[in-house]
Amino acid sequence: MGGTAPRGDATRWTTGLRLLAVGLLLLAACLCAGHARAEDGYDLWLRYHPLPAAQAGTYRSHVTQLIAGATTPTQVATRSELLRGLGGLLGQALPVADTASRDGALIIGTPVSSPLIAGLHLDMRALGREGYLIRSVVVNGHAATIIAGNDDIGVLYGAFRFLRLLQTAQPIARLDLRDWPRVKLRVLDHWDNLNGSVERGYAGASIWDWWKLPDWRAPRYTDYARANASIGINGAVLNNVNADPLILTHKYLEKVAALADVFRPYGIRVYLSVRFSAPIEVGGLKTADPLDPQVRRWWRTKADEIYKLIPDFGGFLVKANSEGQPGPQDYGRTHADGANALAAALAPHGGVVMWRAFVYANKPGTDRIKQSYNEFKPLDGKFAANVLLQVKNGPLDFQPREPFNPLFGAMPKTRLIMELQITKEYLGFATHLVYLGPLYQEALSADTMTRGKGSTVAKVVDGTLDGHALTGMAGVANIGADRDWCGSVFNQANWYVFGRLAWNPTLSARAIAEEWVRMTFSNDDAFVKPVVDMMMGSREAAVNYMTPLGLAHLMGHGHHYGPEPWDASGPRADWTPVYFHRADYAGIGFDRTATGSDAVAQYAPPVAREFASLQQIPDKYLLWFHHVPWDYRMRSGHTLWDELVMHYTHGVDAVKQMQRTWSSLKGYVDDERYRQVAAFLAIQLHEAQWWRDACIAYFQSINGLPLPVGYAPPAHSLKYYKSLSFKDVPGYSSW
Ligand code: BDP
Repeated sequence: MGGTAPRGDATRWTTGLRLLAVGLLLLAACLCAGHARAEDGYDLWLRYHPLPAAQAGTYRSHVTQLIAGATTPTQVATRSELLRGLGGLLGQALPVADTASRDGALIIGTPVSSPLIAGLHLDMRALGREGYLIRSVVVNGHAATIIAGNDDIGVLYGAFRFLRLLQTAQPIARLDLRDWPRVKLRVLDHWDNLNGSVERGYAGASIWDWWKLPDWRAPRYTDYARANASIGINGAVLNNVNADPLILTHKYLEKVAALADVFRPYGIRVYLSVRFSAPIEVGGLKTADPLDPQVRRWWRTKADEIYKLIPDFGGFLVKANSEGQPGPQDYGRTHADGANALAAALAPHGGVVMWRAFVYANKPGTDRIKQSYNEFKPLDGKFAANVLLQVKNGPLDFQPREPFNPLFGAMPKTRLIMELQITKEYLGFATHLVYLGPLYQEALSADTMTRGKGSTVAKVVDGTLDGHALTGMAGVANIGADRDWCGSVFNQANWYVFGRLAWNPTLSARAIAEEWVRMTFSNDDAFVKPVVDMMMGSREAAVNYMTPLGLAHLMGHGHHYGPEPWDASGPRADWTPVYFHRADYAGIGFDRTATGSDAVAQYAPPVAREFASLQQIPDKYLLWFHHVPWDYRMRSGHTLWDELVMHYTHGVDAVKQMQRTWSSLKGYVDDERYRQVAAFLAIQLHEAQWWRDACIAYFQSINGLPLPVGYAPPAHSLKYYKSLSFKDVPGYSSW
């Protein structure tokens, strides 16, 4: 028996109960996980959760049946989105019908696809191919709603708009609205590498599983297309601008074609970033000289091969002669020569070249922010009709704040496409809550004054200033394989606002934030208002704790994570913070007036005068354009140094306020998303404090000045901040 106790019935009972308990726990865990999964952010702003009963009841009386064709792939996609969306929001499946047999039919289609729509003889001339109208009408004596367009894709956009009306709790009884995109190419630029990494990506690996393509078309690709179509995005550049030439090999083109097939029903064309020297690397030629007949033939043949696989291929995006990339200047040719050679290959197929103006290699010694303008302005009028020059919003590089890029308005004969960054390379990566709507709006609403007052950047972008029909907006995507796509729920708002502003650059960032909050979280005003306020203030908070008063590029070298204002290391001076802030014992800032680099002269005279004048320059651009003494008197009456410390401190305080706001809203959000946001705000606060303290410690070491009364000294010594070093930072790239 050896000490073993006899195992009687009682023991068996306890074991049984234990097993039952474990089973119940497991069941509960599964149910919870099931619930949590539903709010893990995967569904983005297309959650379609049931609306509150009263509201759903009202909507149900207006939407009782769906009349929709399902002949083309886009029609199938539209119908299924409406069934899914309305079924979810209204809490019951919507019957599909052929005729309006009672009040509440939702009739969708084009005059070609729908006899009912054709019978209404609607004036849809102004809508173009992608526009739509939504109207309450009477059909066969019954009240009905129509969603109509000239083309299937317009109807799809209209369907998403209709869903949004319900998602954001708008009345739908008497509808009469029409909308169309003001910009033609609304494109996401993915900086995704073929090995699955993403340059400046903070949301996990690339969503393109190149290895398994073309055979495995992950369902996620369809959800990606749905999300884009819901905000009007109609193009995707699939690979990094620092392009691997392999993308142009047949094997990869077949993979690209598979993605194009998935996206096509949603109105999305694919584009590729190409390496200028691909004729050498892929084609085996000795040169990539754009004027060489063999090179030109190679690009033509390559374009023919691509269009055979992808008849609606969008075109090429090119980063040339920039940050080590090859380009036409390697052969003594201009950017126009290079762009036009590729454009000639694409033109017979209707493709475009998006040629990047982010170039700063010409003369070392010239202020870096002047170089792109110097390079491209003389080429105005030299680009082929299917070339778009892709210009970043500011003249430097996606900083938390920059003045608008002086190329906008300066090249009337060139089609300019605006490039914004959605991934927050310089704005706190995935974890900082920074809504970029105000940044985009600031850039778009800037007045270039190039054709008199009101010559806004938005008018350059939508083509109305100079009468261009081929227009575009590109956003460097923040999308990765993370369940929530963007590395955080609030980063989804940046994808969203980019799409909405690309659709119409004059929309308000606040209104867009509100839409997004209502769809993503809740329609409860007690939640919506404080969250929208928090989002609207978040970009200014980041500017304050990172680079206030016109400072720029104080981030750590290469990885761009955290502050390194002291960095003066190689390989190029104009990659270092000290180059940009120019702080010394006497003062700080970059003199870009006539006494300095004279970058102001690149703007139209009234703007140049404003930026050059210490009396007129807005505080937010002061140190971008001026070098001023530390005791310079600001408008507030404070010295510059005191004001700088105050701005840094306000930035940190603003994050504390965001934390308070968020914790007051706990009851409105599911636990999973609540906790993620709260945890990320804690990271943001920690890093904001680090930014403030490291920058103040450094600048104080230069000027030797005391802090204004009541402002806390940095938590650590400058030596400590300098000792911090970071490896394995996500999205790393050496420039
Ligand atoms: C910089 C990024 C770098 C990009 C470059 C670009 O740090 O990774 O390659 O922009 O836009 O901001 O080409």
